[in-house]
Amino acid sequence: MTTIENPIDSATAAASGASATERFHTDKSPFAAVKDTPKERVSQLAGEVLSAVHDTIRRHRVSYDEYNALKAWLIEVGADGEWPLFLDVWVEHVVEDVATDHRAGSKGTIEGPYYVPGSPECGARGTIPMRDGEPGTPLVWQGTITSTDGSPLEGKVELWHADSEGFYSQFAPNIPEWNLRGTFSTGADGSFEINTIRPAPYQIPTDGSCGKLIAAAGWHAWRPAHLHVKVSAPGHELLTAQLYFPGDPHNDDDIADAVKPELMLDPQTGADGSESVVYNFVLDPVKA
Ligand code: MBD
Ligand code: FE
Repeated sequence: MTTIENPIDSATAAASGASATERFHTDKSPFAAVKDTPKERVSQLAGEVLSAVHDTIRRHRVSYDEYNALKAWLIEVGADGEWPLFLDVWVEHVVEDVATDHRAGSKGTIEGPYYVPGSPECGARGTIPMRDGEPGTPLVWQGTITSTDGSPLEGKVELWHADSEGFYSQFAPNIPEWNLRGTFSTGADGSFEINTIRPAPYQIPTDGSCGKLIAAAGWHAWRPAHLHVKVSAPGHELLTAQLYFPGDPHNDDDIADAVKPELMLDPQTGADGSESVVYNFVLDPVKA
């Protein structure tokens, strides 16, 4: 722990956790999608998870004090609204691996808790919504969307990312609603060009129940700086990814385990200190 005052500490877990939980309820209908799952599968999945818990208790002779602390902590995760944060940080990366391991196109990674659909349309070439004088190094990103056969795609790049202090609009206070969130649409040539700023590394809230676990276990709370994207085109599988910056101290120990070598950018610094980067996407056609 550093003693330098950290601006991130001013965003409360209660605030960002509760917004992530509220968002999840608004945007998804999670139960409808699995309503036809056979009882046998539910029984097998739930049964194996419980067995793994039982094994851990026996192997480490977990005490009643520890069991009661777990119970209290689980209750707190819900009360803080931190289940989306907990699951996306410590579980989602494996679900993402399994869901996408058949793909020939671009690698993806986890969505995380801070996506909001319906961000403002910015055209094929444009600037993401940002405040006047938005702090941070300007970043110009050129790229294309193609199919696995090389043909250009008319598609969309939805981009969202933290600001230069690590805050996400709609999840931290006092930031305009769509700040650093935008939807770029490619034309027939599949190309786009995005003006934004470089985000800061992100520390997950330390004042809530996820932070309590991190402190109790002696872990750190950091994710490397990253740009989130959802890339889509008709007839193609949706790609959810994050892009990272070389040299970030947390590229090798991301708390969310979401960094992959294919997702590393190669930004070039210009004479004026701004950065430019090329990163292209290849989407897999949906199998008939
Ligand atoms: C983030 O910004 C994020 O991307 C993930 C996966 C978890 C917590 C915060
Ligand atoms: Fe993020």
